Amino acid sequence: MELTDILYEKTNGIAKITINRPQVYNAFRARTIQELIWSFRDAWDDNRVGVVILTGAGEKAFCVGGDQKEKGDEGGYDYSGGLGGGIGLEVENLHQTIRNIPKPVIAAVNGFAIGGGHVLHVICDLTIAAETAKFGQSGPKVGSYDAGFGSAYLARVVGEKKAREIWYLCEQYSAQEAKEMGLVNKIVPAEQLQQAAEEWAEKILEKSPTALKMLKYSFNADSANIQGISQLSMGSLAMFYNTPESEEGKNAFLEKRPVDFKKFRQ
Ligand code: S0N
Repeated sequence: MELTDILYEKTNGIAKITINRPQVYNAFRARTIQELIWSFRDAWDDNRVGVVILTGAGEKAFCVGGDQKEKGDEGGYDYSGGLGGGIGLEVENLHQTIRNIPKPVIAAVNGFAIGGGHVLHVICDLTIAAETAKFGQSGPKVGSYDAGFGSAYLARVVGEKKAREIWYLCEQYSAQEAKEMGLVNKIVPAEQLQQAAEEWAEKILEKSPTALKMLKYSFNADSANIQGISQLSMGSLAMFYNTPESEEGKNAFLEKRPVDFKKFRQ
């Protein structure tokens, strides 16, 4: 597959996937998601690969979710190729691929991890953050939500109260705050981030691949029911994106003006 939105390299058993759209803070569009799925599947199929690192290009952002500039007038994302009938992004498929690839996935969070980009790091097996990274959900601010792994699995990671706070208030959290709530495993200075992720990958590569695979399956089994919730979430999101309420969130962001959801409470 020709890769335009991501960088993909394999070196000494480590596959590194870099979301490469820094002009929009590494927001993803339909093509980005397709390329991510393709590269994770390539790493899955390649027996020489034992660990995957997911990161973002540049210093500003890891990923800030769906590209708001690519959303169409009917609410969903412009979509060419692949499965239709949803929100126009194969996000659910990507989440399943990251969860099911039988190798540890390390998120190296180099900046903003917001919205759907935050969900990506939550789903990864491990997260190493730059001191400068910022974490948060933004859906209720921009007329969107991930009511699947983005909320139900997040609650398992940080606890119910904190997960609800993260989604209801849409605040941003520092790397230190994220570490305190169990959202990240380790914090390093920004310039050491990639090296730190590679060091952990090398430690993992010394371990038994079958033991790692079975442990990942075991960890996943307990939260596997969330897949059904995720399908419901994406199905309802496809309908919600087509409403004036969701449109208001998207338009306010694009027009750089305060959002007005008050009219939807009348
Ligand atoms: C990341 C934020 C906090 C950065 O703020 P800051 O530093 O003030 O910079 P900005 O000037 O706002 O942004 C810099 C440039 O980057 C562009 N940009 C930022 N985010 C996006 C984006 N998502 N899409 C397109 N462009 C983006 C800005 O426009 C700006 O460029 P210029 O100056 O040229 O206009 C701040 O930017 C922010 O809050 N961004 C919005 C993030 C957002 O809304 N993400 C989507 C949120 N969605 C959800 O939470 C839904 C849940 C979900 O997980 C999901 C599920 C399924 C499918 C999709 C999604 C999804 O994520 O949409």
